[in-house]
Amino acid sequence: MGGLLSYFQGLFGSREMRILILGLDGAGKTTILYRLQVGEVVTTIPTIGFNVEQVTYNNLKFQVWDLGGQTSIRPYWRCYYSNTDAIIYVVDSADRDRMGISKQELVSMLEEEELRGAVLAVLANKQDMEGAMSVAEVYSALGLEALKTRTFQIFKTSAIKGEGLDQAMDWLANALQAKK
Ligand SMILES: Nc1nc2c(ncn2[C@@H]2O[C@H](COP(=O)(O)OP(=O)(O)OP(=O)(O)O)[C@@H](O)[C@H]2O)c(=O)[nH]1
Ligand SMILES: [Mg+2]
Repeated sequence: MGGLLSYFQGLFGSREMRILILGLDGAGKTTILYRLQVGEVVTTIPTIGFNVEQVTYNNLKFQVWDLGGQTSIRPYWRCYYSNTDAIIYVVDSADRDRMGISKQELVSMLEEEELRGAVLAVLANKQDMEGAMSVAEVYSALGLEALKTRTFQIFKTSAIKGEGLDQAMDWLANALQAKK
């Protein structure tokens, strides 16, 4: 029985999926990582470098990398691209002024050859904030209609309230299983 079990685990579950969480500083990346991992809001400080954690969701194991988003450390994102299965791109929906910069970073990231096969979940985060852009507004501000071949989906989330993250992870898990 053990042999059979490990055979099936080998078929379906052996390789941990590698996910990168990217987005501008303050978007909520670290908050999301620990929401997913421990199910709680933790107090964060700006990430210099990265956090990496194993996250188990629906019996699937993911290795989730949360990279710092400050301007000076964005050039280092590319060091983490190889073997990435999925990208969670987090946007502060209330940060209207920097939506254009967020779009630029997203577009140049998606041009990278190493990320050609990676599926993309965009999180329009901080939906709990007054004046936050709607998911449709974020969609068009990021120019997502221009994505032709990418497997992607946008979600409205509030990491603080814990809303929308399950939908995003369910979709990601399905998209990754389909890609295998
Ligand atoms: N209102 C609100 N605040 C949020 C939400 N998600 C994160 N925050 C807050 O936004 C601030 C920045 O969150 P972080 O998770 O540290 O942001 P980050 O994207 O990791 O930032 P860097 O590490 O600098 O790249 C923190 O004060 C969070 O509590 C949200 O959904 N709603
Ligand atoms: Mg952070």
